[in-house]
Amino acid sequence: MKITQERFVHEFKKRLAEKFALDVKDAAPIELYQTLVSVVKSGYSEIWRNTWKSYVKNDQKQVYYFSIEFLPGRLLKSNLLNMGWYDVVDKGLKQMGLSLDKISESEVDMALGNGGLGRLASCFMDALASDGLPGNGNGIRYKYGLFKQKFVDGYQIELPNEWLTDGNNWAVARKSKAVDVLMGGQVHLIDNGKYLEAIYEGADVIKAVPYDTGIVGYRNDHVNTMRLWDAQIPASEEVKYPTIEDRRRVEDLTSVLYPDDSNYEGRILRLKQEYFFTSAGIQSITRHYKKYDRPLNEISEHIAIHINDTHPAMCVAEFMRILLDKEHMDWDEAWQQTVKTMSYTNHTIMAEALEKWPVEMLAKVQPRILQIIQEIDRRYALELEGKKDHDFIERTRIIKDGMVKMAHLAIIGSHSTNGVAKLHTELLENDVLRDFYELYPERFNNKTNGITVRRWLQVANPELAKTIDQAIGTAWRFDAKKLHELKNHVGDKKLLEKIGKAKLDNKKKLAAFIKEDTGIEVSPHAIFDVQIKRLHAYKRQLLNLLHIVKLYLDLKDDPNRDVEPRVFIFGAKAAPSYHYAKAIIKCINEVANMINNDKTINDKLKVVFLENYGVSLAEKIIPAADVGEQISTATKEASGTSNMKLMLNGALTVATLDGANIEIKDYVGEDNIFIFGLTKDEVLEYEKNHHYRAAEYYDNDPVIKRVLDAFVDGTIPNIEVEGHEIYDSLLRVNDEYFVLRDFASYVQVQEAVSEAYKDKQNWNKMCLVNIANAGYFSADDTVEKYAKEIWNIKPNATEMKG
Ligand code: DL6
Repeated sequence: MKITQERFVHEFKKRLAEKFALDVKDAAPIELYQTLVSVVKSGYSEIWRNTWKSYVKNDQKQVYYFSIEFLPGRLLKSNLLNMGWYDVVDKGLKQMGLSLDKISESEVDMALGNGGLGRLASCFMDALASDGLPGNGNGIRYKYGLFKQKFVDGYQIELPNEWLTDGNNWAVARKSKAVDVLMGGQVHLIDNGKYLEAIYEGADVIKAVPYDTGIVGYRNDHVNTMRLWDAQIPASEEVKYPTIEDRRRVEDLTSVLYPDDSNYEGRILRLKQEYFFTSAGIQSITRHYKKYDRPLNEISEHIAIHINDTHPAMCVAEFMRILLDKEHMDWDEAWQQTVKTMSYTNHTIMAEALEKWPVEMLAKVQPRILQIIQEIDRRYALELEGKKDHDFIERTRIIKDGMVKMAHLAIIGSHSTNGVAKLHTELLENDVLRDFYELYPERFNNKTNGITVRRWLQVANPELAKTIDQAIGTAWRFDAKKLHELKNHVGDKKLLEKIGKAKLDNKKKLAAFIKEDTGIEVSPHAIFDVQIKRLHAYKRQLLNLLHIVKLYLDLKDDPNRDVEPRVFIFGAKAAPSYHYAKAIIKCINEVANMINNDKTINDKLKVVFLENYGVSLAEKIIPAADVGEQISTATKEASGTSNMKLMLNGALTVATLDGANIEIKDYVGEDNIFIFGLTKDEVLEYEKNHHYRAAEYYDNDPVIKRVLDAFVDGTIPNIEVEGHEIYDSLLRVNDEYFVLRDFASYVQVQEAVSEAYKDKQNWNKMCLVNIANAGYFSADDTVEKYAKEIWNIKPNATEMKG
């Protein structure tokens, strides 16, 4: 993929004229953006085709990564970077009086995910392509994606996210590759003398149309595919849907991510979505496999299917359905191929997220799939009879008390189950999935999450990236582990100053953005303290807030206190039906209003809650962060990945010993991270013995009492309802996530942060140690481990076999 500046400028102008009949000076930003996308796409389309052809020609084993969420973010800059075009295009645009930064702002984020799960899937897509591995994404093309968040009077309001208004310029619709997905109706099995035939009656036929996006590898002439499915009405079925409402019923299947699951309609819609993308993906994979006349009893040697969290767990049953009903394989052989093909990642131990579906609902969505799951369950129990006691079998079977447990289906129907950080995997093995670990110890393994250093450093933080180049050369851009060479430069004062300068420049940019976005003025010389992640009680944004209120009350007592000025920055969306999380958002916003408008505290404290947190906003916040808050209750955060992105950008972590924080601490050493709070064992002990009494902390600690009282005595205005909810959740409901228990040690560690910040040189040294160790969390390496240890896939042969 080579291009010269001259050729780029020529091509850009030509396409702008062809597409919009415009000269550069007359074009609007969106027209410039769309033109640029078309130039970039034309630069990789041949390679995309060749990559696919080489897989086929070399009969290469491929992995298909099924995920209900993908969060690719903007693709323009990362594609330019990966193609090796970034600098040429940047200069070419400047030559035409244009700016890549500005044009890139016209790209709407592909916000097809909620948080860590979806972003991880996209980091893995980028890493698979960059490792030259044959890996494809499979998901849903939500018309509206995750809602757009606005704050009105401090409350979260959810608006439709119309990301497709200007079309998605990266995706290609492949109507010829559509498949039909059957839903609802009834199914009868008829013995036709040769095999059991599944006869469907009254099912809806939904056309699944794939939209493919090229995923460009880093400087390796390799482009993979992320395939997202859209629900449409097949031409043959049009008469069944005469009204707009009827049509909408079908099209709504792929309208929104995570329909409101507080009601029956929302829940069944979500289950339909899960079956829809699972079935569409499996059908297209098996159809492709069959095209080349390969024996079906070897299919697991040619394809691997990854179940990312439980949402695609029906892959197991759908794969069985195809092998049994369409290919007439016998059960045992089909089952053997299925287990060898499937693998599963667990992303949470939170009970609420381990999906269970009522049998009755599954019967409505796809009766044949239910039949197959019932048969898998029956055979599972039968197989264990006499080997395990009754209780064990009842605890682990897939269907119990009228509910289908999706994690059990995924574990029983696959050859690998992995957690996403060492502690998380340990908890799965010893606690949450202990029975299955006893049954299938060889299936369990850990794969600590990773991030793509290209997007999160090279694209998001060019100034720091250049500073690193000057110190250790550019090899780290190809192998992020090489960042560890920075450790040889801890005594290099000039480098430390440059790292400090890059941070300050990024903070100035973020301060300007904050001013423009919210009107709040913040000083780039204050500590930028960041907590960016989904809003959830276990992630404890509330602990952060209580500490902020404490700092504020201290300043009210003594406005001249010698404290390091701080700006607390939040970014978080709450699930629309998660009432408590929304109450926390309201409280943060009201505390922010109170503090930001109080002139008496001499601007020593500011609180900023940026709306509509997503990938692009993260790219602005992370390079500017001094401190990253990773303060979940120990045992609750499976891994976390913002912890990795923040350390990579030289933020120091304030952390509990939870998820991947533990591995971060092991790499950077205790002197370069701020650890506080209960440990895993202490939390487990409290949970077991129920000894914890939150009210005692309120009664015995005057600081806690004062801070909590501020939520209910009018000190913090406009939170009459929410303030009481928070107060009650801590004192009456006994503080499920041990916020008050950890408060004192959190305050202490935050004081250590303020103290440490005073010595800028040492602070920058700590930042350098964090950056130097962040390469160990590169998704390229994580994915390589999945490839070797789970999927058994190899990098693409550079030459096509003859
Ligand atoms: O593995 C990616 C990501 C982890 O880093 C987070 O710790 C974890 O919370 C998240 N899990 C989910 C699953 N659903 N829930 N809750 O998003 O996965």
